[in-house]
Amino acid sequence: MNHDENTPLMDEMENTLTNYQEEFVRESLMSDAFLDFVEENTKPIDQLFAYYRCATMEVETKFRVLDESLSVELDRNPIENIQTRVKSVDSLLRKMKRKNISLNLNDIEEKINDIAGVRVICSFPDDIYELARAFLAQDDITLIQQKDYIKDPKPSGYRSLHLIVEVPIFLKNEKRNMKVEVQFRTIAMDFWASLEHKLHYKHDLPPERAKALADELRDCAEQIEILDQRMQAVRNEIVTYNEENPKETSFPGFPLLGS
Ligand code: 0O2
Repeated sequence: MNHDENTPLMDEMENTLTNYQEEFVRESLMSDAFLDFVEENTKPIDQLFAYYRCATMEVETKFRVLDESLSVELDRNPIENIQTRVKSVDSLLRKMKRKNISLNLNDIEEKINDIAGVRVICSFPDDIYELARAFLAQDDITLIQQKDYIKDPKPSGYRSLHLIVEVPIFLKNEKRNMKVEVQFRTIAMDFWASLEHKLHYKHDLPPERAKALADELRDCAEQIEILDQRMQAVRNEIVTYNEENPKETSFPGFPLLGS
């Protein structure tokens, strides 16, 4: 690929993105209503975001504990990676605009479910459901909403299991229930979603080209689903073989002392 040929197109895309960002900042972040809201609520906003960060820590710890305890039973770690984030202000404002939510902290807390997010990347599709079941069985977790985009993928091809839960955080003088969105994905689903997300926001293609690329991405998602199923089948076969052919231990007591 000739890099020089792409420079004007890249510049154009960069300019479009910059203009869009500036327009968004002018319209939303710099609006009088928003600036008044921030001035009046700086401390409560900081506090609310700190509570959401605490909630992601609670949920992350729960998954680390589950991973550790299941690793003994399964002889491997079912979780590959855990990522946490608190929604950025511009992403929050975009969503408030889309859902017509007023600049009011109680409304924001009540109506936006994904300010705190935890992403659990698993090895195999079955691990997702086993972890979700074990997590939801904990008596301090309340399920608010479940969306299974693995059984029923989004039109884009996106696959992931989403749970909105409430988890208590324990503060100096109070216990507070906070909402957290947990997204479960396999490595393959995460690979697709991360790249698709990057591509989605980085083009300004004419509609027919954009549609062709969307079809291509949907096809990639289908290929990835097939790969996940094949890897799961390989694992199942190994597990079945090991169950049917348990290893014999010649020194049941203390092998080192016995030798
Ligand atoms: P970010 O930056 O990831 O947080 P709801 O909250 O239920 O009212 P919403 O937000 O449409 O409605 O919920 P949905 O679609 O169930 O889940 C939204 C999140 O799922 C997105 O977060 C993405 O993380 C992910 N997601 C959903 N669809 C797609 C998709 O087609 N491609 C990719 N790559 N990710 C997707 P946000 O809000 O976009 O932001």
